[in-house]
Amino acid sequence: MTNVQPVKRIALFGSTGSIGRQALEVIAANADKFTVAVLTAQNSEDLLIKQALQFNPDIVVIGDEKKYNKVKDALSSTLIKVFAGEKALEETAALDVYDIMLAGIVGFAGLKPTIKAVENGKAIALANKETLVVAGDIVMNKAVEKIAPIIPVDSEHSAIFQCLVGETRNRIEKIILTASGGPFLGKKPNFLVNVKRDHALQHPNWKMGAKITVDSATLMNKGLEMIEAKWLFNLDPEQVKVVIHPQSIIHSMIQFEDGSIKAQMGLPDMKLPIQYALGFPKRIANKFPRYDFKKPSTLTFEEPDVKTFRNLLLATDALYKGGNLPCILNAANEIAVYAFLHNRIGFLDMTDLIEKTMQYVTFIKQPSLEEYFDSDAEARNFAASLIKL
Ligand code: MN3
Repeated sequence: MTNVQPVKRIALFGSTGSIGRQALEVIAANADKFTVAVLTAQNSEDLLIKQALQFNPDIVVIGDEKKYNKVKDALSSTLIKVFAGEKALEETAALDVYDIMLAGIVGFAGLKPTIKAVENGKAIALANKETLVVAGDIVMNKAVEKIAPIIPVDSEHSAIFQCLVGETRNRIEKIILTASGGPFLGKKPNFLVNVKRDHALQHPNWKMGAKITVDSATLMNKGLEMIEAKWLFNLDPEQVKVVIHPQSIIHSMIQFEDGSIKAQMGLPDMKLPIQYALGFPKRIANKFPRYDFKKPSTLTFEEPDVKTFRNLLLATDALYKGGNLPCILNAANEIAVYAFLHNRIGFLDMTDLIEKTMQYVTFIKQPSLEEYFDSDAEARNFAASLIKL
């Protein structure tokens, strides 16, 4: 046979989360194209062990060091190397045992291993948007220097990425990120004040992890995605727009300087952007359900209600001001979502917590990586101090 593609070795960072599990489905369905080199998980040792026995990676890392012995024992009859702890995640990312890192660790915790993979010159299938929200300038500069391709997995950014194929010399007028609006679209503060955890976890279109599902309900997810897009596609803040599109069929759009708009469409299923990122530049045939134009087919668009969902304004502020403000926004948001998920604060309190933290932590225009870590820690401490824990 001619044009045989080499098998790509995948390092799955965050293999037991929603993205990680769906990535393994894609990999299992394409065993001729992908092998699993690395699996990592923070806490879910039982699932990690099960995945390791099924996919037989070279290396497994369990984040929680207390669980090392259990994982080690369970895999003792295999040749799989087992490590534990945060340092082991970074050291594994620096190894040459893989071709693509799927960065699926949730939140700030994903930043360090992802930076190590970039420094290692590896391709990154980026599902961890916080990496770019927190330190986008540093990560993208390193990626250029090391020629490490960053391929977005986030569905909106995958859409923009797909629309950009063949357009490298053409100027973008603006990008339009679509937002489903989440479960509380059309609701007002008098309703939202009473919203509880379980209600916020019911997303109408997308099946996702708890943190991102709450972020979708508050629209913070779209705010983080605006900042992510700015770095991924080298845009000015004015070029990044958001439109509410409740059906989640158009995953995002680019308007070029001739006024022409390209959109990428499909059913909302994260396996598609995951597969695209792993297979890039080749598309891979699959049997996923197709959009049926004969069935629902009314696609609607509206402006986001930023008076009610003020997180989007806070994120826009961070997008425009830059510096360490997106890092502070992200840290405060992680604390706020954690507190909300544990029924410690209400739905609307999350925005107040983030706003106060953004006002409190000292602004730095061009932070070093160390200063990003310091700002993150300071923002977390302050945000936590506002909650009676
Ligand atoms: Mn998204």
